[in-house]
Amino acid sequence: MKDRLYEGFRKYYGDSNGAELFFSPGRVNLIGEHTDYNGGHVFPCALTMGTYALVRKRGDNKMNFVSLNFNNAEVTTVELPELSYQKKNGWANYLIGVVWAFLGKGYKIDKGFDLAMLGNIPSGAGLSSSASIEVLMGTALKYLYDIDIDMVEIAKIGQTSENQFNGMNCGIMDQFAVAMGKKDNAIFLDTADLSYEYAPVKLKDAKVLITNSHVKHSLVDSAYNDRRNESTAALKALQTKLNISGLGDLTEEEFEENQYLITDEVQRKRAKHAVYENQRTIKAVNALKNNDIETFGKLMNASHISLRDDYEVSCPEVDKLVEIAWNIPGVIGSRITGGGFGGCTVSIVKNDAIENFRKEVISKYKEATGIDAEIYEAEIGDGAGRIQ
Ligand code: GAF
Repeated sequence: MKDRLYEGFRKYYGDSNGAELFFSPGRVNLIGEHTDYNGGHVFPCALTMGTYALVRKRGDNKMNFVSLNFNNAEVTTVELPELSYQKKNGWANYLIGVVWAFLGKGYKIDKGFDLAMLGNIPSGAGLSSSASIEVLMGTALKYLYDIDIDMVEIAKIGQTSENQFNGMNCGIMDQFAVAMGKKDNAIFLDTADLSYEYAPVKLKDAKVLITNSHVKHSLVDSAYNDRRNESTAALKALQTKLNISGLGDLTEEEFEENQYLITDEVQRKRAKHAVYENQRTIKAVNALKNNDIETFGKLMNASHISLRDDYEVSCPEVDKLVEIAWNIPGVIGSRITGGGFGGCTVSIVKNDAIENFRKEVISKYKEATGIDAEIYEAEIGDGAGRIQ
Protein backbone atom coordinates (compact mmCIF):
# COMPACT_ATOMS: atom_id res chain seq x y z
CA MET A 1 0.00 0.00 0.00
CA LYS A 2 2.83 2.42 0.86
CA ASP A 3 4.41 2.08 -2.59
CA ARG A 4 1.11 2.93 -4.25
CA LEU A 5 0.79 5.94 -1.98
CA TYR A 6 4.26 7.29 -2.88
CA GLU A 7 3.55 6.69 -6.56
CA GLY A 8 0.21 8.50 -6.30
CA PHE A 9 1.74 11.41 -4.39
CA ARG A 10 4.33 11.85 -7.15
CA LYS A 11 1.64 11.64 -9.81
CA TYR A 12 -0.35 14.50 -8.28
CA TYR A 13 2.37 16.62 -6.71
CA GLY A 14 5.46 16.06 -8.91
CA ASP A 15 7.86 14.43 -6.43
CA SER A 16 7.68 13.12 -2.89
CA ASN A 17 10.81 14.82 -1.51
CA GLY A 18 10.30 15.84 2.09
CA ALA A 19 6.82 14.27 2.38
CA GLU A 20 6.12 12.60 5.72
CA LEU A 21 4.24 9.34 6.19
CA PHE A 22 1.45 8.81 8.73
CA PHE A 23 -0.86 5.93 9.59
CA SER A 24 -4.17 5.84 11.41
CA PRO A 25 -6.17 2.65 12.06
CA GLY A 26 -9.82 1.72 11.88
CA ARG A 27 -11.48 0.27 14.96
CA VAL A 28 -13.87 -2.44 16.00
CA ASN A 29 -15.98 -2.08 19.11
CA LEU A 30 -16.27 -5.29 21.13
CA ILE A 31 -19.10 -4.08 23.36
CA GLY A 32 -20.56 -0.77 24.63
CA GLU A 33 -22.57 0.61 21.74
CA HIS A 34 -24.31 4.00 21.74
CA THR A 35 -23.08 4.53 25.29
CA ASP A 36 -20.33 7.03 24.45
CA TYR A 37 -22.58 10.09 24.19
CA ASN A 38 -24.53 8.88 27.22
CA GLY A 39 -21.65 9.09 29.66
CA GLY A 40 -21.13 5.33 29.66
CA HIS A 41 -18.33 2.86 28.96
CA VAL A 42 -17.07 1.48 25.66
CA PHE A 43 -14.62 -1.30 24.81
CA PRO A 44 -13.16 -0.80 21.32
CA CYS A 45 -9.81 -1.74 19.81
CA ALA A 46 -7.78 -0.31 16.96
CA LEU A 47 -7.27 -2.54 13.92
CA THR A 48 -4.23 -3.07 11.75
CA MET A 49 -6.37 -2.04 8.80
CA GLY A 50 -6.33 1.70 8.36
CA THR A 51 -5.36 4.72 6.33
CA TYR A 52 -1.94 6.01 5.28
CA ALA A 53 -1.24 9.61 4.33
CA LEU A 54 1.77 11.31 2.82
CA VAL A 55 1.82 14.99 3.64
CA ARG A 56 4.19 17.84 2.78
CA LYS A 57 4.05 21.45 3.84
CA ARG A 58 3.73 24.11 1.14
CA GLY A 59 5.03 27.66 1.01
CA ASP A 60 1.59 29.18 0.30
CA ASN A 61 -1.94 29.00 1.76
CA LYS A 62 -3.23 26.12 -0.36
CA MET A 63 -4.27 22.80 1.17
CA ASN A 64 -4.52 20.02 -1.41
CA PHE A 65 -6.22 16.70 -0.70
CA VAL A 66 -6.42 13.59 -2.85
CA SER A 67 -7.65 10.12 -1.98
CA LEU A 68 -6.09 7.35 -4.04
CA ASN A 69 -8.97 5.08 -3.06
CA PHE A 70 -10.93 6.58 -5.93
CA ASN A 71 -10.11 5.85 -9.56
CA ASN A 72 -9.10 9.00 -11.44
CA ALA A 73 -9.25 10.92 -8.20
CA GLU A 74 -9.25 14.70 -8.40
CA VAL A 75 -7.40 17.00 -6.04
CA THR A 76 -9.60 19.09 -3.75
CA THR A 77 -8.05 22.47 -2.99
CA VAL A 78 -9.04 24.91 -0.27
CA GLU A 79 -7.23 27.96 1.03
CA LEU A 80 -6.33 28.97 4.56
CA PRO A 81 -7.49 30.56 6.75
CA GLU A 82 -11.24 30.84 5.94
CA LEU A 83 -12.55 27.25 6.04
CA SER A 84 -16.14 26.12 5.78
CA TYR A 85 -18.06 22.93 5.00
CA GLN A 86 -18.67 22.63 1.26
CA LYS A 87 -20.70 19.73 -0.06
CA LYS A 88 -18.56 19.58 -3.20
CA ASN A 89 -15.49 18.80 -1.05
CA GLY A 90 -16.99 15.39 -0.13
CA TRP A 91 -14.78 13.23 2.13
CA ALA A 92 -12.17 16.03 2.39
CA ASN A 93 -14.60 17.87 4.70
CA TYR A 94 -13.56 15.50 7.50
CA LEU A 95 -9.95 16.66 7.11
CA ILE A 96 -10.73 20.32 6.46
CA GLY A 97 -12.86 20.21 9.63
CA VAL A 98 -9.83 19.04 11.60
CA VAL A 99 -7.71 21.95 10.33
CA TRP A 100 -10.63 24.27 11.12
CA ALA A 101 -10.84 22.87 14.67
CA PHE A 102 -7.05 23.25 15.19
CA LEU A 103 -7.31 26.90 14.12
CA GLY A 104 -10.35 27.36 16.37
CA LYS A 105 -8.29 26.16 19.32
CA GLY A 106 -5.60 28.69 18.51
CA TYR A 107 -3.00 26.31 17.08
CA LYS A 108 -0.84 27.91 14.40
CA ILE A 109 -1.20 26.51 10.90
CA ASP A 110 0.16 29.31 8.77
CA LYS A 111 0.96 27.46 5.54
CA GLY A 112 -0.87 24.89 3.46
CA PHE A 113 0.14 21.35 2.47
CA ASP A 114 -0.17 18.64 -0.16
CA LEU A 115 -1.80 15.45 1.09
CA ALA A 116 -2.42 12.07 -0.53
CA MET A 117 -4.22 9.29 1.27
CA LEU A 118 -4.80 5.58 0.76
CA GLY A 119 -6.54 3.12 3.04
CA ASN A 120 -8.13 -0.30 3.32
CA ILE A 121 -10.98 0.26 5.79
CA PRO A 122 -14.25 -0.58 4.06
CA SER A 123 -16.18 2.70 4.10
CA GLY A 124 -19.62 2.89 5.71
CA ALA A 125 -19.06 -0.47 7.37
CA GLY A 126 -19.01 0.71 10.99
CA LEU A 127 -15.23 0.36 11.27
CA SER A 128 -14.57 4.09 11.64
CA SER A 129 -13.13 5.07 8.32
CA SER A 130 -14.03 8.70 9.05
CA ALA A 131 -12.49 8.80 12.54
CA SER A 132 -9.41 7.18 11.00
CA ILE A 133 -8.91 10.04 8.54
CA GLU A 134 -9.73 12.73 11.10
CA VAL A 135 -7.10 11.44 13.51
CA LEU A 136 -4.72 10.95 10.60
CA MET A 137 -5.05 14.64 9.73
CA GLY A 138 -4.62 15.68 13.35
CA THR A 139 -1.49 13.54 13.69
CA ALA A 140 -0.02 14.97 10.49
CA LEU A 141 -0.68 18.55 11.66
CA LYS A 142 0.97 17.81 15.02
CA TYR A 143 4.24 16.79 13.37
CA LEU A 144 4.23 19.04 10.31
CA TYR A 145 3.57 22.24 12.27
CA ASP A 146 5.42 21.15 15.39
CA ILE A 147 2.32 21.50 17.57
CA ASP A 148 2.47 20.47 21.21
CA ILE A 149 -0.68 18.37 21.43
CA ASP A 150 -1.35 14.87 22.78
CA MET A 151 -3.32 12.09 21.13
CA VAL A 152 -6.38 12.48 23.39
CA GLU A 153 -6.65 16.12 22.35
CA ILE A 154 -6.32 15.06 18.70
CA ALA A 155 -9.17 12.58 19.25
CA LYS A 156 -11.33 15.37 20.69
CA ILE A 157 -10.53 17.60 17.73
CA GLY A 158 -11.55 14.77 15.38
CA GLN A 159 -14.89 14.62 17.17
CA THR A 160 -15.26 18.41 16.88
CA SER A 161 -14.68 18.17 13.14
CA GLU A 162 -17.37 15.53 12.87
CA ASN A 163 -19.89 17.25 15.20
CA GLN A 164 -19.47 20.89 14.31
CA PHE A 165 -18.10 20.89 10.78
CA ASN A 166 -19.77 17.80 9.33
CA GLY A 167 -22.99 17.74 11.36
CA MET A 168 -22.72 14.17 12.68
CA ASN A 169 -23.17 14.23 16.47
CA CYS A 170 -20.98 11.23 17.24
CA GLY A 171 -19.47 10.50 20.63
CA ILE A 172 -15.75 10.19 21.33
CA MET A 173 -15.33 6.41 21.08
CA ASP A 174 -14.10 6.11 17.50
CA GLN A 175 -11.56 8.91 17.53
CA PHE A 176 -10.31 7.81 20.95
CA ALA A 177 -9.84 4.20 19.83
CA VAL A 178 -8.07 5.24 16.65
CA ALA A 179 -5.79 7.71 18.43
CA MET A 180 -5.05 5.64 21.55
CA GLY A 181 -5.14 2.03 20.30
CA LYS A 182 -2.61 -0.47 21.57
CA LYS A 183 -1.56 -3.70 19.90
CA ASP A 184 -3.42 -6.77 21.20
CA ASN A 185 -5.43 -4.66 23.66
CA ALA A 186 -8.91 -3.19 23.81
CA ILE A 187 -9.54 0.14 25.53
CA PHE A 188 -11.95 0.22 28.45
CA LEU A 189 -12.94 3.87 28.28
CA ASP A 190 -15.27 5.72 30.61
CA THR A 191 -16.66 8.44 28.37
CA ALA A 192 -17.90 10.41 31.40
CA ASP A 193 -14.38 11.58 32.22
CA LEU A 194 -12.18 9.93 29.55
CA SER A 195 -10.38 7.76 32.10
CA TYR A 196 -9.29 4.51 30.48
CA GLU A 197 -7.37 1.32 30.88
CA TYR A 198 -6.02 -1.18 28.39
CA ALA A 199 -7.21 -4.76 28.63
CA PRO A 200 -5.38 -7.51 26.73
CA VAL A 201 -7.69 -9.35 24.34
CA LYS A 202 -6.65 -12.86 25.37
CA LEU A 203 -9.23 -15.26 24.04
CA LYS A 204 -7.58 -18.59 24.76
CA ASP A 205 -8.55 -20.72 21.79
CA ALA A 206 -10.74 -18.19 19.96
CA LYS A 207 -10.49 -15.19 17.63
CA VAL A 208 -12.38 -11.99 16.88
CA LEU A 209 -13.97 -12.05 13.44
CA ILE A 210 -15.60 -9.12 11.66
CA THR A 211 -18.31 -9.85 9.12
CA ASN A 212 -19.27 -7.14 6.65
CA SER A 213 -22.95 -7.29 5.67
CA HIS A 214 -22.19 -5.01 2.71
CA VAL A 215 -25.38 -3.19 3.52
CA LYS A 216 -25.49 0.51 4.27
CA HIS A 217 -28.88 2.06 4.76
CA SER A 218 -29.44 5.66 3.74
CA LEU A 219 -29.85 8.58 6.17
CA VAL A 220 -27.58 6.90 8.70
CA ASP A 221 -26.31 10.22 10.07
CA SER A 222 -29.78 11.63 10.65
CA ALA A 223 -31.02 8.39 12.24
CA TYR A 224 -27.94 8.44 14.49
CA ASN A 225 -28.60 12.06 15.49
CA ASP A 226 -32.23 11.12 16.24
CA ARG A 227 -31.07 8.40 18.65
CA ARG A 228 -28.79 10.85 20.36
CA ASN A 229 -31.62 13.39 20.73
CA GLU A 230 -33.97 10.72 22.08
CA SER A 231 -31.56 9.58 24.75
CA THR A 232 -30.77 13.17 25.71
CA ALA A 233 -34.50 13.84 26.10
CA ALA A 234 -34.80 10.73 28.31
CA LEU A 235 -31.90 11.96 30.45
CA LYS A 236 -33.60 15.34 30.88
CA ALA A 237 -36.78 13.60 32.05
CA LEU A 238 -34.79 11.60 34.64
CA GLN A 239 -32.95 14.72 35.78
CA THR A 240 -36.23 16.23 36.97
CA LYS A 241 -35.78 13.98 39.97
CA LEU A 242 -32.27 12.48 39.85
CA ASN A 243 -28.95 14.22 40.18
CA ILE A 244 -27.17 12.52 37.28
CA SER A 245 -25.10 13.85 34.42
CA GLY A 246 -25.49 10.91 32.02
CA LEU A 247 -27.44 7.68 31.61
CA GLY A 248 -24.18 5.91 32.38
CA ASP A 249 -24.55 7.05 36.00
CA LEU A 250 -27.46 4.66 36.57
CA THR A 251 -27.51 1.00 37.56
CA GLU A 252 -30.22 -1.23 36.09
CA GLU A 253 -32.13 -1.10 39.39
CA GLU A 254 -32.01 2.69 39.57
CA PHE A 255 -33.29 2.85 36.02
CA GLU A 256 -36.17 0.45 36.72
CA GLU A 257 -37.22 2.47 39.77
CA ASN A 258 -37.18 5.78 37.94
CA GLN A 259 -38.06 4.95 34.37
CA TYR A 260 -41.66 6.11 34.93
CA LEU A 261 -40.26 9.67 34.74
CA ILE A 262 -39.73 9.16 31.01
CA THR A 263 -43.24 9.40 29.65
CA ASP A 264 -42.33 8.92 25.98
CA GLU A 265 -42.18 5.19 25.26
CA VAL A 266 -39.54 5.45 22.55
CA GLN A 267 -37.27 7.59 24.72
CA ARG A 268 -37.70 5.10 27.58
CA LYS A 269 -36.51 2.24 25.36
CA ARG A 270 -33.49 4.25 24.23
CA ALA A 271 -32.57 5.03 27.84
CA LYS A 272 -33.03 1.42 28.85
CA HIS A 273 -30.55 0.34 26.22
CA ALA A 274 -27.99 2.96 27.25
CA VAL A 275 -28.19 2.03 30.94
CA TYR A 276 -28.13 -1.76 30.45
CA GLU A 277 -25.47 -1.62 27.71
CA ASN A 278 -23.19 0.39 29.95
CA GLN A 279 -23.57 -2.18 32.74
CA ARG A 280 -23.04 -5.02 30.26
CA THR A 281 -19.79 -3.40 29.15
CA ILE A 282 -18.48 -3.18 32.70
CA LYS A 283 -19.46 -6.83 33.29
CA ALA A 284 -17.92 -7.93 29.99
CA VAL A 285 -14.55 -6.36 30.77
CA ASN A 286 -14.54 -8.04 34.18
CA ALA A 287 -15.37 -11.35 32.53
CA LEU A 288 -12.51 -10.93 30.06
CA LYS A 289 -10.10 -10.13 32.88
CA ASN A 290 -11.22 -13.36 34.57
CA ASN A 291 -10.73 -15.32 31.36
CA ASP A 292 -14.47 -16.00 31.29
CA ILE A 293 -14.98 -15.74 27.55
CA GLU A 294 -18.35 -17.50 27.69
CA THR A 295 -19.84 -14.71 29.82
CA PHE A 296 -18.28 -12.14 27.51
CA GLY A 297 -20.00 -13.85 24.57
CA LYS A 298 -23.39 -13.94 26.27
CA LEU A 299 -23.15 -10.23 27.01
CA MET A 300 -22.33 -9.58 23.34
CA ASN A 301 -25.48 -11.46 22.33
CA ALA A 302 -27.58 -9.50 24.82
CA SER A 303 -26.05 -6.29 23.46
CA HIS A 304 -27.25 -7.19 19.99
CA ILE A 305 -30.79 -7.90 21.15
CA SER A 306 -30.92 -4.56 22.95
CA LEU A 307 -29.54 -2.67 19.93
CA ARG A 308 -32.08 -4.45 17.73
CA ASP A 309 -35.18 -4.09 19.92
CA ASP A 310 -34.68 -1.12 22.24
CA TYR A 311 -32.25 1.14 20.42
CA GLU A 312 -33.47 0.02 16.96
CA VAL A 313 -30.20 0.57 15.13
CA SER A 314 -29.89 -2.82 13.48
CA CYS A 315 -31.44 -3.88 10.18
CA PRO A 316 -32.80 -7.17 8.80
CA GLU A 317 -29.58 -8.07 6.98
CA VAL A 318 -27.35 -7.61 10.03
CA ASP A 319 -29.90 -9.40 12.25
CA LYS A 320 -29.68 -12.29 9.79
CA LEU A 321 -25.87 -12.38 10.02
CA VAL A 322 -26.06 -12.45 13.80
CA GLU A 323 -28.74 -15.15 13.89
CA ILE A 324 -26.73 -17.31 11.52
CA ALA A 325 -23.66 -16.87 13.74
CA TRP A 326 -25.58 -17.69 16.93
CA ASN A 327 -26.53 -21.06 15.45
CA ILE A 328 -23.02 -22.12 14.49
CA PRO A 329 -21.26 -24.39 17.01
CA GLY A 330 -18.13 -22.76 18.41
CA VAL A 331 -19.48 -19.20 18.19
CA ILE A 332 -19.08 -17.66 21.64
CA GLY A 333 -20.87 -14.39 20.89
CA SER A 334 -21.93 -12.19 17.99
CA ARG A 335 -23.39 -8.71 17.66
CA ILE A 336 -23.68 -5.67 15.43
CA THR A 337 -20.74 -3.28 15.89
CA GLY A 338 -20.49 0.49 15.37
CA GLY A 339 -23.21 3.02 14.71
CA GLY A 340 -25.54 0.53 13.01
CA PHE A 341 -28.14 0.64 10.21
CA GLY A 342 -25.97 -1.83 8.27
CA GLY A 343 -22.23 -2.37 8.46
CA CYS A 344 -20.47 -5.15 10.31
CA THR A 345 -20.93 -7.70 13.02
CA VAL A 346 -18.24 -8.69 15.49
CA SER A 347 -18.07 -12.32 16.62
CA ILE A 348 -15.87 -14.39 18.89
CA VAL A 349 -15.33 -17.77 17.34
CA LYS A 350 -13.36 -20.79 18.56
CA ASN A 351 -10.31 -21.45 16.37
CA ASP A 352 -11.47 -24.90 15.34
CA ALA A 353 -14.87 -23.51 14.29
CA ILE A 354 -13.60 -20.66 12.10
CA GLU A 355 -13.51 -22.57 8.83
CA ASN A 356 -17.08 -23.76 9.29
CA PHE A 357 -18.12 -20.25 10.41
CA ARG A 358 -16.78 -18.77 7.17
CA LYS A 359 -18.60 -21.35 5.02
CA GLU A 360 -21.91 -21.22 6.88
CA VAL A 361 -22.10 -17.44 7.20
CA ILE A 362 -21.24 -16.77 3.58
CA SER A 363 -23.64 -19.38 2.16
CA LYS A 364 -26.59 -18.84 4.50
CA TYR A 365 -26.38 -15.05 4.25
CA LYS A 366 -26.25 -15.25 0.46
CA GLU A 367 -29.22 -17.61 0.47
CA ALA A 368 -31.24 -15.26 2.71
CA THR A 369 -30.33 -11.88 1.22
CA GLY A 370 -28.61 -12.46 -2.14
CA ILE A 371 -25.60 -10.51 -0.81
CA ASP A 372 -22.00 -11.69 -0.48
CA ALA A 373 -20.73 -11.12 3.06
CA GLU A 374 -17.04 -10.65 3.71
CA ILE A 375 -15.18 -11.92 6.78
CA TYR A 376 -11.99 -10.46 8.24
CA GLU A 377 -9.96 -11.71 11.16
CA ALA A 378 -9.52 -8.72 13.46
CA GLU A 379 -5.85 -7.97 14.07
CA ILE A 380 -5.60 -5.54 16.94
CA GLY A 381 -3.00 -2.86 16.29
CA ASP A 382 -1.59 0.41 17.63
CA GLY A 383 -3.14 3.86 17.39
CA ALA A 384 -2.25 6.58 14.90
CA GLY A 385 1.28 7.90 14.49
CA ARG A 386 4.07 9.09 12.26
CA ILE A 387 5.97 6.42 10.40
CA GLN A 388 9.66 7.16 10.42
C1 GAF B 1 -20.59 5.65 15.76
C2 GAF B 1 -20.16 6.90 16.52
F1 GAF B 1 -19.25 7.60 15.79
C3 GAF B 1 -19.60 6.57 17.90
O1 GAF B 1 -19.35 7.75 18.60
C4 GAF B 1 -20.54 5.65 18.67
O2 GAF B 1 -21.63 6.37 19.19
C5 GAF B 1 -21.00 4.47 17.82
O3 GAF B 1 -21.51 4.90 16.56
C6 GAF B 1 -22.06 3.66 18.50
O4 GAF B 1 -21.56 3.05 19.62
O5 GAF B 1 -19.49 4.86 15.43
